[in-house]
Amino acid sequence: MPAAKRGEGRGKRGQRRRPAPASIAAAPAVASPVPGLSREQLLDLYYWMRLTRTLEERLVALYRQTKVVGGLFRSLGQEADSVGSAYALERRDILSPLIRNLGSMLVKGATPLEILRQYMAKADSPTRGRELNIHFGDTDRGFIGQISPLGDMVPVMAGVTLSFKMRREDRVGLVYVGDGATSTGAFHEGINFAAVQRCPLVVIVENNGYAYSTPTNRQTAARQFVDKALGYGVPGESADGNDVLAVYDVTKRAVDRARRGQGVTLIELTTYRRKGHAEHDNQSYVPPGEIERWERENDPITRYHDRLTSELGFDAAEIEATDDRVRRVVDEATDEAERSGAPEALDALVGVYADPAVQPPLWFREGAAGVVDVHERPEGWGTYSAPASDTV
Ligand SMILES: Cc1ncc(C[n+]2csc(CCOP(=O)(O)OP(=O)(O)O)c2C)c(N)n1
Ligand SMILES: [Mg+2]
Repeated sequence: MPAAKRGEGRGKRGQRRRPAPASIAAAPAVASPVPGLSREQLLDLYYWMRLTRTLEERLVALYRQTKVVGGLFRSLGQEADSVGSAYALERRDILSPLIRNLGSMLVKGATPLEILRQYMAKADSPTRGRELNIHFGDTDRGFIGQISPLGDMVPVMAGVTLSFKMRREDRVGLVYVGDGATSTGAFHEGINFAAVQRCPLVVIVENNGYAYSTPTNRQTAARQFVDKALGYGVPGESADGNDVLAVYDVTKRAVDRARRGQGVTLIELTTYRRKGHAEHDNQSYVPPGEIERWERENDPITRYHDRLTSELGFDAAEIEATDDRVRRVVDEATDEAERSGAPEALDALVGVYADPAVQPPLWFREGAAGVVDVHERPEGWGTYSAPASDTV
C-alpha cells in the first residue's frame, strides 16, 4: 500500500480521506450537529479510532506468534485522545507523537502497512528494520520521529515551531507528553521557552493514570496537570480524553489560537491506560476492578458509537460498514507485510555514519581543525589520525 501522496486523498481540512462506503455516499446531505465537522468527518473520526484499535489487536496476535520484534505498546482506551487531537491539525502542521499515539500518526498519513512492517522489523519498513514499533517520522506528512527520553520532544517542538514563526509560515505544532513526562526538566524547559517566545505550539498532557507502574497521585503534588499552565503564563484547558469530539474541540481552539499568533496552550486530556506499559507488563500494581470499570463505563469507541447512533443520526449499518472496511484494510496490510523480507545484515550501517567517512569541515570551522589538533587533541586519541603538524 503506497503512502498517501502530498495533498492527495485528503478531506477538506487536509486529513487523509477514507473512501466512503456506498451506504454513506448514498445518504442524503444532512447538516452536521457538531459545528465545524461535516457528517463525513464525524464518521471519519470513528474510522480512525476503529483502525487504531483493530491494527493494535492485529499486532497483539502477531506478537503472540513471535512475529513482532521488540515491545508492543498499546493505546487501548486512549484512541479518542490521539485521533481527536491530530484531526484538529491541518496537513501542513507538525505533530510529535509518543509511543501510544498510533492513532495520531494514522490520521497524519502513516499507513497500516508501514506500521506492521516497522513492528516486524522488515527490510522495507520505514527504518529498514533498524528501529521498531512507531519510532519513525515523515516531515512531509507532518509527524516527527520520536525518541524515548521522556519530555525531550517538548524543546524539540519549541524549536520546530519557533522556526515556523521566524519564517512566517502559517503552521502549528502539537507535542504530546505523558503524565510521567511532565516530571522531567526537558518538559519544563521546553514549554517555558515556547511560552516566552510565543511559539505556535499546542502541548497535550495525556493523563492516563500511570507512568509505567507509578500512579498519577505519586507523580505530582499538583491537583491537576492543567494547573501548571499558570506557572508558564499560558492558557490551560482540560477535556475528557475519552470523548473524541471534546478532544477535537479543545485542540482545535488551541490550534486556532496558535495560528492567530497567540502562542502556546497547555491541554490536559484525562484518559486511562487499560493495558500495561507494554504487552509484557501484567499490571499487578493496578487496584482490582479498575481496568474493568473503565472498559465497561468509559470506552471511547463504544461511547462514540452510541453517540453517533443515538444523537448524531447515524445508522448502525453505516458504522458496521466502516468496521468491515477497517478489517479489510488491516487484513490486506498484514498479508502484504508478512510477504516482506528480513533486512540484510550489511544494510545495518547504511545511512548511520557519514558516507564518505571524511566530510569537508563546516565553513565556520575551516582553518580551525589544525589549531585544535595541535593544542587540544591528546596524541593517539581514539582512532582519529591527526594531520601532521606542518599542515597547520
Ligand atoms: C527521561 C526518562 N526517564 C525514564 C524513562 C523510562 N520510561 C519510559 S516510558 C516511562 C513511563 C512514561 O509514562 P508517561 O509519561 O505517563 O507516558 P505513558 O506511558 O503513560 O503513555 C518511563 C519511566 C525514559 N524513557 N526517559
Ligand atoms: Mg501516563
